[in-house]
Amino acid sequence: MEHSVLIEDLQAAVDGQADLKPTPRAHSYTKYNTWTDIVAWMSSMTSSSSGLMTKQVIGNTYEGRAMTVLKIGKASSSTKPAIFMDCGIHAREWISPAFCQWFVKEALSTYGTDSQMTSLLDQMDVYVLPVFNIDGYDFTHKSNRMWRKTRSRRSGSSCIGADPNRNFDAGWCSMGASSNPCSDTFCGYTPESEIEVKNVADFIRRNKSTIKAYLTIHSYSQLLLFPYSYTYDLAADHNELMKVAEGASSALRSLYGTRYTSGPGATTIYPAAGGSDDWAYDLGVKYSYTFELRDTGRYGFLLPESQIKPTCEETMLAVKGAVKFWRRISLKLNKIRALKFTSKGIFKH
Ligand code: BHK
Ligand code: ZN
Repeated sequence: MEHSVLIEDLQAAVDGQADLKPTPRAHSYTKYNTWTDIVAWMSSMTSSSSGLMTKQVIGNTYEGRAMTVLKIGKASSSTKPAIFMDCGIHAREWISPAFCQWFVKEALSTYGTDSQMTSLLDQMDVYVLPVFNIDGYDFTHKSNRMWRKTRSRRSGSSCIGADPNRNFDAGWCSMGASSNPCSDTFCGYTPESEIEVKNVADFIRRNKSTIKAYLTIHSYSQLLLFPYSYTYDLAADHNELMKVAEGASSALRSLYGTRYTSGPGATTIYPAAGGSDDWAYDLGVKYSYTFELRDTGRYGFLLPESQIKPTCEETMLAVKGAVKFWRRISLKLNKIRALKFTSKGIFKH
């Protein structure tokens, strides 16, 4: 197997992440915030959102932290279609929770001035889970920066945690996952054995009729992935999913020239069962995507804080671009449906 050394001195890279000094200790959008700072931030943002955002706890983590989903959107009497976005499934991918926080800030601060954001939040709701794997995220701040999994324990093994992105009920543990509790890609003891996965899956199942899109944010590799990862079969909506992905990645590239590759998980990165995007897609959430943000390996998970702003700015364009594309496509489909309906009416009666 060929290999190359991407990071010569890992400790120097760990120390180098906080390269925007002096760093404020309070919450900052250009910093990797601790879970404690994110909790306080969620409360203050909700209070100052003038009704545009509400908070809801969807359950607790293994270690008892509250998993809070932020619902952003203009209140409406009719039911609105929704997008669900989570960040921080994997503990060490710190740019991911940073992006969810950035998205919330942008949504709240540009509603009413940015026409795209205004119509998005007028017509849809966005559910944001800023940190999915909170126990793991906290552990990466306090003990082991490179931790990936949850922090659950079982008698019978001294190894801790399962990979939440192998624990969803989608071809569970059939390929690209490990049944060894000590592995970083351990699929768990059963599908949804991880309480964090169960809480999210329950929430999406409960809101299945309104959730039209599922976005999950990871790092790194600069990829825009969509189903399937648990099989080489193409998704029924492959062409449409690919078109939306290419539109989103070209919007992303327009800002700083950052190149993304789009495609189904199995062939674009590697086959892996139990992923959240495959599960959401098979549940019926058609626009289901996994984003792998910056970079391509120079810093990897240890992306310097100076790259938070440009990474989030370009990713905003991708998310807004994807939304624009799929709204346009579903509008077109609705028109075709209406047309067919009308012609049936004309010809049959
Ligand atoms: C994406 C979607 C479904 C299954 C796997 C993946 C790739 C993802 C993973 O779970 O192994 C890569 C990763 O964490 C790095 O962010
Ligand atoms: Zn990941």
